[in-house]
Amino acid sequence: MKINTMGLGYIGLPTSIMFAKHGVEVVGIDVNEKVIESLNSVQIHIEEPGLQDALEEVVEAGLFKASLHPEPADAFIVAVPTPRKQDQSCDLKYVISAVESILPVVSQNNTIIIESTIEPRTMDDVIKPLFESHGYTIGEDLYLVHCPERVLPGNIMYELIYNNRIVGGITEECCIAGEKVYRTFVEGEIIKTDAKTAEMSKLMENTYRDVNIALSNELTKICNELSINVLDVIEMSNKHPRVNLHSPGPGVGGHCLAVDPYFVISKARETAELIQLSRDVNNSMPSYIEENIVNLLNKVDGNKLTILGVTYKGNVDDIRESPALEIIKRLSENHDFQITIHDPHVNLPYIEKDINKATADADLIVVLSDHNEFKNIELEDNNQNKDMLVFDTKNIVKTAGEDLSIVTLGTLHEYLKKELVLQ
Ligand code: SAJ
Repeated sequence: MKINTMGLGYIGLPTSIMFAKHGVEVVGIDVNEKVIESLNSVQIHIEEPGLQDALEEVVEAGLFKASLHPEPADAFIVAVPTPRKQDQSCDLKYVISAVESILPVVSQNNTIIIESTIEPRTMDDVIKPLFESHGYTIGEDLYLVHCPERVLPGNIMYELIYNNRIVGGITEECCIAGEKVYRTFVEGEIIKTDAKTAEMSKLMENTYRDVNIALSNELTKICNELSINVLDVIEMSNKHPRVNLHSPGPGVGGHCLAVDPYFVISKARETAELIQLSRDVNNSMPSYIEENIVNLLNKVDGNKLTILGVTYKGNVDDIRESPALEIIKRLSENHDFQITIHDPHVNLPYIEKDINKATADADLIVVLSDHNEFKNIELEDNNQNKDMLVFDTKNIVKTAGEDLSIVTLGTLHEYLKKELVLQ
């Protein structure tokens, strides 16, 4: 089997390499020449455990190459980004241009799979007509499938193999063709359904998570108002066999949870009330964190602040839709603090890679990503301001040097109340 993968990002690249690892000849296509050059020099351009080794293996075996142009193949997988438009709906421009670029090389009996996250009904209302307008009968000449990606960044190489996979075909024959492609390496269940059910299921998985995180974020605000430790409440409630309160934090980021619910909202604006409200609650967290950073800095009577972590979650290098960026923007625009930023996973000009330099004389350290490196914060002694405080918004810091006090979202109320007593 020969496959073309359109888009070599966080999903397309691991998927391509996984097919190649299982004996499939893969051509990975991307519009970015730098990405093509890097991959053909056997160097991955994103951070994902196990991916670099796997690339080396498949290039060595002659089963993977990167290219700017699609080639005739048995199957085509589209894994390009689907950004959000200004009106919150799904921007299909990259999906459509990927489909248009494969049309000249597509031939009878090919399977075309869209993995990119799309709004419900996109396959039926947009993608299918595109192929039909070129004279193809779907389910007879070509097989068209939506097979949403559902792997967790940071654990992609494992989840690609062991997760269940939804194959949403335009017809029954399309489902069978799609299943055949993924059986190459998928060990999980392959569930066959129609395209629109697959589209909505994918969006609901991330919406479920977003709504549940919103519940915990709202609970955090309520508990701090009522002087209750929200983290203790969550731990207690989760002892119940049918309760799974999620973790509160500085907001919801990444290209999935912070985007996908809008693709449901945009198709049912009047009806999707709870989903919209949850988005609003999660979007309000950066300002809640900003407000409390101000409170804490007032308490320690300081203005020197160090941010630890800018990625949307721990142990990844992805900063897309990261709440940390919104918090940094707010802090820089609305206040006159001295801000230093450290992240061991991100290389950008404004990032100080040395944690000791980044925290030198800081009054307040704010942890915004739950990287493993932040579990135990060890700073050089002469680097520590004696009143230095750590505000851990992710509840990740276990130890932070003897003199450092740690405040979490659960103990904010307690710490800030102490200030009132002192005054
Ligand atoms: N977060 C919380 N509290 C939680 C869990 C997460 O605040 O209890 C935050 C994270 O810090 C992050 C955001 O939510 O900012 C999203 O993180 P995540 O780990 O929930 O998910 P993603 O975006 O990395 O990956 C999700 C996964 N979806 C589900 O678990 C339902 C993944 O399986 C999907 O493949 C991926 O979206 C995707 O591509 O759609």
